[in-house]
Amino acid sequence: MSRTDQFLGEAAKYSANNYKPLPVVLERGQGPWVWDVDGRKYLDCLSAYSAVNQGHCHPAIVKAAQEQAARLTLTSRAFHNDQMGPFLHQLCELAGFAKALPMNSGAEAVETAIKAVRKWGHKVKGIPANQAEIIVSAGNFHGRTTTIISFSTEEQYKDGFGPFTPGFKIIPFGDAGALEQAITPNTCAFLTEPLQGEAGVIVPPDGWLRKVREITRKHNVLWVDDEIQTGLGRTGRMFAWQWENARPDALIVGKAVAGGMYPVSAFLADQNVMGVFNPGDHGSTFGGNPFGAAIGRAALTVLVEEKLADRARELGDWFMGELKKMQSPSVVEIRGKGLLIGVEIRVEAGTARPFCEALAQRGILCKETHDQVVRFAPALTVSKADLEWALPKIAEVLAMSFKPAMAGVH
Ligand code: IF1
Repeated sequence: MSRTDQFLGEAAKYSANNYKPLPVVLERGQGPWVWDVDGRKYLDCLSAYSAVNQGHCHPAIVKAAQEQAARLTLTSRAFHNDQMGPFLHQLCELAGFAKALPMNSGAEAVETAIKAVRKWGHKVKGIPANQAEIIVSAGNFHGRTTTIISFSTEEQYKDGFGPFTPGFKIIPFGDAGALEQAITPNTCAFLTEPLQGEAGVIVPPDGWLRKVREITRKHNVLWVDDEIQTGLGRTGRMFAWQWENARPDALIVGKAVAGGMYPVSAFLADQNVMGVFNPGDHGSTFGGNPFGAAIGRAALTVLVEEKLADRARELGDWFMGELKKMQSPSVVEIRGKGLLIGVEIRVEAGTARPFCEALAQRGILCKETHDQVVRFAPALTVSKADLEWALPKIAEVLAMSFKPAMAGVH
């Protein structure tokens, strides 16, 4: 039995069945590359859903983690520590917000955003108690908590998990007219991704974010921008909202904040919104811990020093152009921004899953999103030579066709 099969067997025996990963068992990573337990090398084109924008085990981030692990890891927020302040200072300056509230997972930061805008609605805007409404986009992905799945439009994410949290209104993604129509005097916020990842790398119409900015400002509604996946360089700007220079009222970050080395997320806003929180209103045992904060400081420094947003834009433009030249009959559309690229597979050619399996056999790790989209999102430290190595293999796989299979589990 191969080592891979041993690990697969053990995971199958002891793990809950809530995922269907590709049968690859990884044990080591460096930059955009990973190695499995049988010594095979792969170009990681998922980057843990953009959490490892800085590349696997970046030496500067490893160093910060090692040093801080040996010094102090957790204080709780009952006391101060000497890492949180400098980390939040750096994050606020990078993102252009006055205040940040640190949490751990992305979903926790989204929950923080929901609590903040509801409280702002009730205490500042004057919405009657418990009447605050939040508008969200169809096809959204903001996490897995019971409140967040309450406004998912993906049946599977909700099936059997009710009762759900009320107070959300769903409009089509990228539709400014629908946003304006959905606003009522009780609307406190519009929460959206600037470009949808999970939905299949959906790029909204040009000008939409600017219209969102105008409409929400006009109606005294907060615009909350979930950049957990798109932020920190991935789309070719530090934050995707910068593509339209339409600054949101609040920003949610996660994933690459700590370079994939530790779960760190944050909710950012100015004092008009963040001021709703008083001692005891909200928190987390691990949020703002010195270990995560030290890693975050190093991870943000790498993003800036290595100009990873510019790299994503330049390499992404070139790479997407090369993919588009392939003109495979199995492909409907290639779309994206920076190094977040979706290749939509024609239904007649099968689902995206066998394409991902064929890519893995050739040393390229991708994960399908929904049934039809193959996502390419390598670390932003990837080199042109790495991508040049991958292109002929991708061309070979995209030239294939697979019989339509049953809808996959993802
Ligand atoms: C999984 C998807 C990506 C996110 C946005 C909040 C969160 C996420 C925009 C929650 C998380 C993850 C979750 C992960 C897979 C992944 C994903 F396919 F499910 F949608 F990236 F595309 N906002 N996205 O993308 O952050 O609580 O997970 O830290 O397996 O569920 P989290």
